[in-house]
Amino acid sequence: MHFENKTVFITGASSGIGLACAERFAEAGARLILVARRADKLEHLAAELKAKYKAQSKVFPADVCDRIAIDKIFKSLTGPLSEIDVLINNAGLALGKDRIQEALLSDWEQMIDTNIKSLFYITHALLPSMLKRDRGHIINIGSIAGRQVYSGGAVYCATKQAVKAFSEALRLDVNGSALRVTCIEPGMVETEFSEVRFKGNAALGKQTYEGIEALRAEDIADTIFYCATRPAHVNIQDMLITPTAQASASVVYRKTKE
Ligand code: NDP
Ligand code: 8X3
Repeated sequence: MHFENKTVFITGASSGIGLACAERFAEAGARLILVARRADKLEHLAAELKAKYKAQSKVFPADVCDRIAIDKIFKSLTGPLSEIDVLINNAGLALGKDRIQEALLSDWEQMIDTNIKSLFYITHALLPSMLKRDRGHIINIGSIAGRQVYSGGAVYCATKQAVKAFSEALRLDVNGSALRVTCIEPGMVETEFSEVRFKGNAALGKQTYEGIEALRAEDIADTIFYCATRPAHVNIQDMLITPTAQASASVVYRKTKE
């Protein structure tokens, strides 16, 4: 039980990678703070983790872009829940796959607010208490899109490059403390991600993964758990993980149906 008496804070815990992380860390004995907008999903997850692992979870239905709501969450944490050992900055999304000239500014704004600003501000809010205790691990979810751009992904890719840059700079700023900073950069993971990107069009979402065995959310949760369970002197700075069929952000081998 690597995480007994440890607190893990996960944003975007209602689905996909965040949900799989909640399960992985609950199994290891962690107490959890779970944030996402869909309250029903979070409540259901917390009940399931309690039944399965006797896990203690505190659920906060909130939009990570709402700084007032997020501040309220931090202010309401007391006792061991306020001593966060691992922060998984996972909430994020892509919206649309249009070229710059056709894209909607409202999509850009939502991606920038969620993927960049909320991740930066949540980190800023948590950092003082981690530094004071000289203890903590910040795990940011970047993307292969933060390393290689593709047409139709300009702003999503830019947000993930920002996550990469922020993670690197954060490591410099906390150097000399015991804090660790990791940036996880997945390739294609089959979650709600593509359905959200195509604004609820499930068929288009599904098409994204046709003919390949995509990563599962659990594959990424395993990787994150691995990083979080290295000895204190080991910091995995970043990790790029793709399905075997994905050679780069835009080169994917798809098996065609006979
Ligand atoms: P999902 O769509 O399955 O999960 C996204 C999670 O983020 C949900 O729990 C959603 O919860 C939450 N979220 C989104 N916006 C907000 C918001 N404003 N406030 C609070 N929570 C929010 O996708 P994934 O699990 O795949 O994505 C998780 C992360 O992984 C993202 O940062 C994504 O960019 C990254 N990633 C995904 C890849 C993939 O191929 N799937 C590849 C590389 C990186 P709710 O809707 O309830 O608010
Ligand atoms: C999600 C992976 O390649 O769709 O970050 O941008 S990709």
